Amino acid sequence: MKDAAPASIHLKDYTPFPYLIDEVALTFRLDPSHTRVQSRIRFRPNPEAAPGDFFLHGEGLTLLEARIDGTPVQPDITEAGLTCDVPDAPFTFEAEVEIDPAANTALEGLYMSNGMYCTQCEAEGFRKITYYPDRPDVMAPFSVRIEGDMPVMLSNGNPGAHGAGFAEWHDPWPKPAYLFALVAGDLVSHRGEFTTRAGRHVDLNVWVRPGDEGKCPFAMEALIKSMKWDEEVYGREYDLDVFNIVAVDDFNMGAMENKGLNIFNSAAVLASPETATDANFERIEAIIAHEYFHNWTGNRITCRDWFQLCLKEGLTVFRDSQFTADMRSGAVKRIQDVIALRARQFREDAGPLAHPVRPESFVEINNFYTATVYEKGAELIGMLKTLVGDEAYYKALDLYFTRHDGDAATIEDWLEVFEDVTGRDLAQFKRWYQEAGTPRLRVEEAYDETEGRFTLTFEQHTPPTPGQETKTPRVIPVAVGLLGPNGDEVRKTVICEVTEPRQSFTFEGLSARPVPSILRGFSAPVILDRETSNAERAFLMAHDTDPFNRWEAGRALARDGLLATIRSGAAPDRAYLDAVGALLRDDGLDPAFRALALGLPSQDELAQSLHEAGDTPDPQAIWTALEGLRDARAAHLEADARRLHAEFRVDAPYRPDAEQSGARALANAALGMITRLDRGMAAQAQFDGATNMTQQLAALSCLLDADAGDAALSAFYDQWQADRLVIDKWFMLQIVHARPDRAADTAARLTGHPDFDMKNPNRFRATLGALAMNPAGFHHASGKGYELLADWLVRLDPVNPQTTARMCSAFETWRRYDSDRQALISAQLDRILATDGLSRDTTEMVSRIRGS
Ligand code: B3K
Ligand code: ZN
Repeated sequence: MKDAAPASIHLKDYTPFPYLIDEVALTFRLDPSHTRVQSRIRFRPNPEAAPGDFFLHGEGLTLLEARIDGTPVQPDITEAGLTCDVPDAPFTFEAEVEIDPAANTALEGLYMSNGMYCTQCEAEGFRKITYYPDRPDVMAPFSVRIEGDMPVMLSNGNPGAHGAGFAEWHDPWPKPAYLFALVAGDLVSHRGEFTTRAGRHVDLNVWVRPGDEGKCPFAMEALIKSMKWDEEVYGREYDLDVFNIVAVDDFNMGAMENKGLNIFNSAAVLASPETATDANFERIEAIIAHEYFHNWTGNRITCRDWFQLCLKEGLTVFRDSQFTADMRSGAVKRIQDVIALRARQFREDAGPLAHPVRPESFVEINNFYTATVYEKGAELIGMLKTLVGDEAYYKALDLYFTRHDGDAATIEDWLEVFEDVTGRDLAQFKRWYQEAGTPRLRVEEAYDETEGRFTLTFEQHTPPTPGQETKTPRVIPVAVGLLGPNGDEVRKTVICEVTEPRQSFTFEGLSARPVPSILRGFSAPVILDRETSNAERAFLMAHDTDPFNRWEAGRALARDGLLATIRSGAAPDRAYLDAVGALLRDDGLDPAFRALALGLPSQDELAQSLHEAGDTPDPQAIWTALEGLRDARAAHLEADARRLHAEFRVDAPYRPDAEQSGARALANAALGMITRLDRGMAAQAQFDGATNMTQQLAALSCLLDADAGDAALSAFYDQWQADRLVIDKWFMLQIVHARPDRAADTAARLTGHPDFDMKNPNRFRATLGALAMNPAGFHHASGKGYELLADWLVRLDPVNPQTTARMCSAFETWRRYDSDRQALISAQLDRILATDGLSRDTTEMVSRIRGS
C-alpha cells in the first residue's frame, strides 16, 4: 500500500515568495543521460513579502555544487527541494545539477523524444531541470547557453551568439519558470515572416523533423493570421524578433505557449490534405491561435498562483473561439463549442470531479487542466461580454493589458477592470468562479391575450457538488427573442438578466401568443428545462433566426424521441424525421450547419439525461436506440442523402477552408445514411477513389459501421504505416467503431500490435482512450472494458503519471450505472488505488472519482 495521502494545497494559504529575482543565467551541457545544468540566479529580498525561508523547488536532481556569492554551501535537500541560509541582502545563487533526459518518460521537465531534446515545464516541470522557485509569481529575464552537438538548439526569446556546438538565447521579458523552453535536435524549418503594426520585423519558423517540411505551410498561415487578428481585434502586438514553433511526437497535451518558443504535439501542427482531415486542420488553426494568443493572456500577464489558471486559460480559449468564428462561421463554431462543452464540462460538473472554475484546493495541479477551467472558464468571459456589451468589454480588456502588463494577476484583478470601466458590481458574477455545478434554469411562460402581454418566469437551481452542498443564485444572461405564429420574428434578441432564484420578464404589445426562442446563442452555460411540444420544436427548427437555437430545437427533438425509444421502445419520431428532412433540403442553409443538424446526441449525453431524470441508463439500449434512429432516418431521407452526397463531395482541388470542409462534412454525413442502405457500396467507392484524408477516413468509418471494413482497414494500414499520426487514426477508428461486444477485444488485440507504444501519449490515447469513446463497448456488461483500461492505467502510471491521471476520467460517470456495473468499476478503482507506488496524480484522481 501507499504512504499517507498526499497533501492538498489551498488558495487561502497563498503567500508571496520572500525573494525577487533580477536575472537568471542557465548553461546546459546536453547529453542524453547526463545533462549538466548550471544556474546563476541573482536574488534580493522581496520588500513586499514577509521574511521567510530560502526554499528552491527541485525534484530528481543530482546536485553537484551550490554556491552563494561564490562561496560553496551545503543546502538541506529533501525530495521536494533545497533550503539554505542566505544573506539579508542581494546575493547570487549558483548551482550545477545533473539530470537524465533519456530516462524521463513522464514528459515533464527535460526529456528526449525521437532523439530530440525537448521540455515541458507547465505547471511544475522546471523543478525537474534545476533548483528554482518554481511558482508563477516569481518572474525574471532569462539568458540561456546551450552546448551540445545538435544542429538546431533553441530556447526562449531572441537569438544571441551561436557557433559550432553552442547557441545562446536571451529573453528580455520577465517570465515565470513554467514558460521556460529548450529544444535541440536535427530539425528543419519552414520559414515565414511578419511585420507588426509598429514595424517590428519577426522571423517565424515551424521546426520539424526532416521529411515533415511539407506539412507545415498550413500552421504557418494560421500563425500569421493569428498575429494579424490579435492586432486588429485586441490591439496586441508581438514583442520579440523571432517566433519559433517546434513539433514533437511525444507530448502529454496539444501544445505549450513557452515565450517565443511554442512546443506542439506534432498532431496539433502537421497537416497535409492527404494525411489530415478537415477537422484536424480546423483544430490546428485553433491551437496555433490559442498558443499565440497566450503571449499576452498568459505570458505578458500571467497567473499569481495555479488557482488562477482560468485567468489565462478561460480567456485564451474565449479568444481563440472568437478567432475561429471570424475565420470560419460564427454559428457553426458556437454549435461545435456547445457540443463539446456539454460532452466534457457538463459531464464533469455533474460528477465526482466537479470543481469551481477557480478551484480552492488541489493535490496535483496537472489534474486541474480541465474542461471546467478551460471551457467553462471561456463561457464566463462570454457571459461577461454579453452583460457589459462589446464596447465596455474591449475597454476593460485595454485596461487589463495596461494595468497588469508584467504582473502575475488574479481573478479579482480581472473582475476589477470590468468594475472600473462599467461601474457595475460584479460580486454576484464572481460566484461563477467560486461555485461548481451547472445551474438548471426552469422556464414557464404565460400569455395574457387581452393585454397582449407575454411573461417568462425563470427559476434557477444548482445541484450540490462535492464539498459544496449549498449554492447561491447566479447572474444568468438569458438571450430571448420572440417569433409570431407565421414564423416572423416579432421581438429581436434581448438579454434577460436573471439574478434571483425566481424572476419574471414581460414583453408587451403582442398581437398573438408568440413562440419564445430562449437562451439564444447559448448565452449561459446552464441546462434549460422547458416543457414544450414537438410541434413547437419543429417550428423553431424551421423559423428561428438564431442559428444556434435552430440547431438546438432539432437536437432536443431528436433527444426526446431517443429517450422515448430507450424507455418504452417507441418507434423513431416522425416529427423529427420530417423536420430534419426539411432542413436538409433547404439549400439556402450553410452545408456545415446542415451537417451539424444531422448530428445526434451522444450516447453519453443520453445516459446523463436518463440519469438526471431518475432512470438507470443501459448503455446497450442507448446504442440500439441510436442505431434504430439512424436506420430509420436513412430510409426516410434516402433520396436527399443521395443528392447531397453527389452534390457536395467537392471535386475541386483541396482547400481546408470553411466552405469546402462544410460541404465535405455534409457529403460525408449523407454517405453515413447511404451506407445503412447499400451495405457500404458507396463508401467503398469513396474509399477507393479518395484524394484526401477527410474523404478516406469518413469512408472507412462508414465501412466499419457497416461491418464491411476489413479489406479497407488493411489497405489503409499498408498505405500509411510510415506515418505515425495517420496510424493513430487507424488504431482509434477501429475501436471507436467496433460493435459494443467487440470493442474491448479489439482494443486488447491492438495493444499487442507491434506499432502499439505505451510511451507515446498519442498512441496510448488512440487505443485506450478510444475504448472510452465507445461507451456501449466500454460499459459492456462483461466488465472487460473496465478491466482492460485499469490494467493499462496501472502499467502506464509509473511511466507517465500525467497521462494516466487524465485518462482516469473515463470512470467519472460510474455512479450513473446499475449496481452490477458500479461493482465492477469500483473493484477496478480499488485495484488501481491499491497499486504500490501509485503516483500522486493518479491517486488524487481515482480517490476523487471513487468518493468516500
Ligand atoms: N498551457 C498549456 C497546458 C499545460 C498543461 C500542463 N499539464 C497549453 C495551453 O493551454 O495552451
Ligand atoms: Zn492555453
